[in-house]
Amino acid sequence: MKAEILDTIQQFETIVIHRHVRPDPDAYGSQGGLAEILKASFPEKSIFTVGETEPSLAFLNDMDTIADETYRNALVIVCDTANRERVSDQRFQLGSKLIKIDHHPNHDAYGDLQWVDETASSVSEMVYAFYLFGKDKGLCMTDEAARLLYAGIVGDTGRFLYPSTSRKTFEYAGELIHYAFDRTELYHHLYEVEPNVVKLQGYIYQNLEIDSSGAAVVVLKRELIAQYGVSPHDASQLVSTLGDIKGLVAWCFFIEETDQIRLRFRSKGPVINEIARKYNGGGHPLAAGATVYSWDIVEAVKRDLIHVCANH
Ligand SMILES: [Mn+2]
Repeated sequence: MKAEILDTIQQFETIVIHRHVRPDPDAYGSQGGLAEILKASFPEKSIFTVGETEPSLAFLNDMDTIADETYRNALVIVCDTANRERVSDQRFQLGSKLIKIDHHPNHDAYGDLQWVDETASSVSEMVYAFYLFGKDKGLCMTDEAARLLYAGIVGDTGRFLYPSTSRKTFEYAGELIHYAFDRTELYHHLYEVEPNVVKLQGYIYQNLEIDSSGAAVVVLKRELIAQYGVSPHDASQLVSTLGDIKGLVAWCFFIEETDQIRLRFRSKGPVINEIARKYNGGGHPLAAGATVYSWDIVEAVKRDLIHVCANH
């Protein structure tokens, strides 16, 4: 598949790289890392990165603004995005060929070419593997690409903590740190927390109720989030901070946004992406998400969580 992808990239003059909405460091890192590799390797080609800007990740990469015509005869590559609805900037469909590079379960098998590796810790790791495959076939690595890919790997592995972190992940990270970028500064950008976010975190800890099965739901309504001066995006980042709590097995955050409620599932064992899929979402077995439009389902989701925890 890597050979086919490289071959396809070589055939196109214009390449537009997309990633998912509500981007995380792996979305930004894989998209930007691949773009930097391709820019350095094929200076004659036009390479663009598009999608909504996430202010908290703007230190990683700037997005390009392109006209619809740019997609004519263009190759489109979508990184880190399981399903078509989640692609940031739906013009990804306007290109003449589409490649999917992802590490989520391939339930929406879109794209003329698909490279999906569920064993990869991150798509940034896959992009580095792609570089290794192509480095004696014309692909070049740069310091900036290394910074972006390293950020993506660190982000999706929770700083090399999650079980998806493999020997290969460490090997690649070990190679990436040979490039010239400031790791301390990168960590600082990735993990510094606003004081008001910590206060909301305190509220969540204070009010957390864990069911005897180990399940918990956390409901964060708009007024509450606003009261702390926290954005829904920042509130959703707190879902992972409950991981160290003893007795907690699987949990879901309900985060109210302007016209929708975002569900963020996490688990220490029971598979929860099946639950997310029931509510038209998806994701990894232990980290998934969905979007709903009514508070009526909170109890149903809680029952689903209790069910998977009790049967684990
Ligand atoms: Mn990812």
